[in-house]
Amino acid sequence: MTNTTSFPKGFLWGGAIAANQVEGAWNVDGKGLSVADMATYKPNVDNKDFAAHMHVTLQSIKEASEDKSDKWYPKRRGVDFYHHYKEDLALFAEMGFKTLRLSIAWTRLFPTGEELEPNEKGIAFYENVFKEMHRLGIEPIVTLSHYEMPLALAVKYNGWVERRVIDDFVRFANVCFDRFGKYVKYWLTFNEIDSIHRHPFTTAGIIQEKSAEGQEAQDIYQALHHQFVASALVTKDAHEKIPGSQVGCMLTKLMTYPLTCAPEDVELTLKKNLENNFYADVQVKGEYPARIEKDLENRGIQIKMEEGDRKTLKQYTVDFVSFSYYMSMAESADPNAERTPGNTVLGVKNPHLPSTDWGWQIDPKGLKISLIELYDRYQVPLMIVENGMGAVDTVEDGKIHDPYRIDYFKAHFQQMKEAIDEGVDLIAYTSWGPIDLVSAGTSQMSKRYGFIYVDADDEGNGTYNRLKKDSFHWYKEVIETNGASL
Ligand code: BGP
Repeated sequence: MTNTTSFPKGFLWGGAIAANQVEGAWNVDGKGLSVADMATYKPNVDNKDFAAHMHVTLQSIKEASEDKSDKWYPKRRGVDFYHHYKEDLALFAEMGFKTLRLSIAWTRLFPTGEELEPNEKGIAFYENVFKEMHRLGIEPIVTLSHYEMPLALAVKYNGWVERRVIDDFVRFANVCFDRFGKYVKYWLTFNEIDSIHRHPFTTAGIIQEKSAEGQEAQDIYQALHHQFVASALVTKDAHEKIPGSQVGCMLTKLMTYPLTCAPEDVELTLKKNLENNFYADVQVKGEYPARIEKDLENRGIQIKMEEGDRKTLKQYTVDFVSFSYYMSMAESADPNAERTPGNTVLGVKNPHLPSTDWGWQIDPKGLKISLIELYDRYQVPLMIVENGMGAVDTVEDGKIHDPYRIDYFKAHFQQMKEAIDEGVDLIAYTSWGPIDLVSAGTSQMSKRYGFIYVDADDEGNGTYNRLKKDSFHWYKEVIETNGASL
């Protein structure tokens, strides 16, 4: 062990959670239904098949809205953070967390999204959470929209396809700034904004049946444009209302390698990576890249823009880039190349990499490459706001030994260290799900990411007691030594 560290003083070590995956209390204190409350757990569906879990129809939404139970809707239960937040925050503080990334459920403040005044009980919950974090010295990083928009807006307007949703979101965000601004300096607008193409309903409330035939892609780009504009508008508002505030975009970093050095593979890979960068290009540089405009034109997609939209995008760009990083993929021109699932994507299998039980390829070096690439491209501070390994844990005599998780983190932290040594301005790291929570892609509880175990199974049975895993003590030391213990 060396006692030197590359991590800058004040580096924000911590963890990341999302309201709909932890809070539970889905119908408590005036909360309205969100798109996450429609996500079902289907024990007979392949647990690797995110598409099956995330797909909805008008009929499934109707059934889910009428079903007032949480039996097959695990995101309605979460891990009951709503009632355990003090205990959970105390555990995070015990690990030494400098920061916690969390999201605000829009439907706790605006149950249908269209109310003009917020629900005070919802405000009170988050105020209590932020006060407690403040007391414990944990800096919040708040995501305004993490897969949890009001269901009513999805049903009525096909979500973000309709421009008026911008106003509803801006009203919600401004209430957050007004009421929580004294506690919160760091804000993220849309979680994994690029995922609109992979799961349009959870990301943007788009119910595909509602799109006219042949208009699906058109609607997705229109909704995305509205999110870009909304993001720019609230960036402006945060800056005006909260002195010293910083707003970031948030992307799924899907690092892709060519399977071979055949130029066809390299070209396809380049396209994949450019597509992955498109979202930050708009949010950091303030304009649609020419290659995207041309591609949309070639595909006959015409985004309706209002006068002033381009100026808004250009004027109110983000202060930093944040991203999730779990795995990397390969790309090949060979249609028969073997494929493997990743974070809501199916990619070509890379023969050099091991995979998790869910098939996600473990690639610490890919994290370093991503950091170098993103910093070089955008020249703004970076935050890794999700990273981790979904695994099945076993409890033996009240203990959870999870060396696989420690190995995963250790390898990734070493690559972060190297990237910092090579000049990358990385300011924060929040592991995904520092406490076990309900999986976004599969609605499983048994796909665990935490340093803290929650005694609950896929069907909601269990005591919901919290237990420290071996990795809890390991991460505590990493934070205590600011990475010198690695
Ligand atoms: C990201 C989401 C998270 C999260 C994570 C892990 O895409 O932002 O909400 O859950 O992926 O994915 P999963 O829960 O499917 O394992």
